[in-house]
Amino acid sequence: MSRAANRLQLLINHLDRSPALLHASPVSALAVSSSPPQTFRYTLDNELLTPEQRLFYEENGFIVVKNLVSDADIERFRSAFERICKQEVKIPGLVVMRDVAIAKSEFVADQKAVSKLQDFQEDPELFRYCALPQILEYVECITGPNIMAMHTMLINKPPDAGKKTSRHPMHQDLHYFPFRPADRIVCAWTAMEAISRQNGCLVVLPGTHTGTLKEHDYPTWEGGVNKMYHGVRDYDPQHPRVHLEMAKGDTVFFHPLLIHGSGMNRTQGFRKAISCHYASADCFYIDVKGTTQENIEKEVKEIASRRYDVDDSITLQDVWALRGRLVQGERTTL
Ligand SMILES: O=C(O)CCC(=O)C(=O)O
Repeated sequence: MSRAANRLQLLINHLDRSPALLHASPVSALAVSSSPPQTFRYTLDNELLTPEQRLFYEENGFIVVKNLVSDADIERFRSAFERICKQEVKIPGLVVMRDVAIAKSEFVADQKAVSKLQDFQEDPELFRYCALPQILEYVECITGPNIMAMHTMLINKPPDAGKKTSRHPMHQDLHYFPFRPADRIVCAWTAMEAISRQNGCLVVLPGTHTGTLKEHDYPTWEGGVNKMYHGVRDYDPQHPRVHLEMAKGDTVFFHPLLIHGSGMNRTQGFRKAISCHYASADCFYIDVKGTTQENIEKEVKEIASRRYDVDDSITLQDVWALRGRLVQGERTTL
């Protein structure tokens, strides 16, 4: 481990992680088939997905499960979010982001100033989302039984201030991840209220998960782009799009190569969603040197060295290894 990684490890060891959350829930039984059909690449044999759901994920790279998270849980996540915005609690490692259009405005400790929380894995209340059994059941169909929660977000898409900065450019999440295989990674994204085209629902390009990781960079948008919102350099604008309009509690599970983004929020309300990227604990880290991911590594390293006062030897892998938390089974390689 590099000196910088050692320093990050030291910081993380000082975190007071609650034993309840470190205790991984038991592995549920997977149906074992002696000769799985060749056609299934993206989903593992399981007893949960209907044949239609399984085929749908295989072909499209996502599935929506209706009404998966209860109103009561969503209200608890909302309250936890509000406490963070009011600065009533301080969570180690949490990144509080503001939309570029409001970042320079006068500071108010209020949810209106916050466009996204990133890395809430040390907040016991929000992290409950990542360990919800009904979510893990679906995740396990893709990752297998050893499950790491790698990346957490609560997105509070603000009403667009007229510069279209509330859009999220089309991208593949794998661009941010230095671990593989991609097929054993999945994002769960839950609508915390009714989400429509009006308030900026997710937009996906079905089937793009079967392609490769594309080059990403900041789009050249006139009104500006939010920090770390890289977009795919080129994708087929003619590719069919699906707008995922969802009710409160509905959850979409999607592959990290699926090209997706979200539209402008044309309403006066803040559009909230909570999400977690999971990976099989049996995934392995890769060196992104010489790949299209070098630009994101550079940016993440700069942020980490500023935030944690570590030197340049820190790698993307170091940052991710400290972020990830086991939610089920055994922590093996990740
Ligand atoms: O919730 C959204 O608007 C898009 C989120 C997303 O795709 C991301 O943060 O990677």
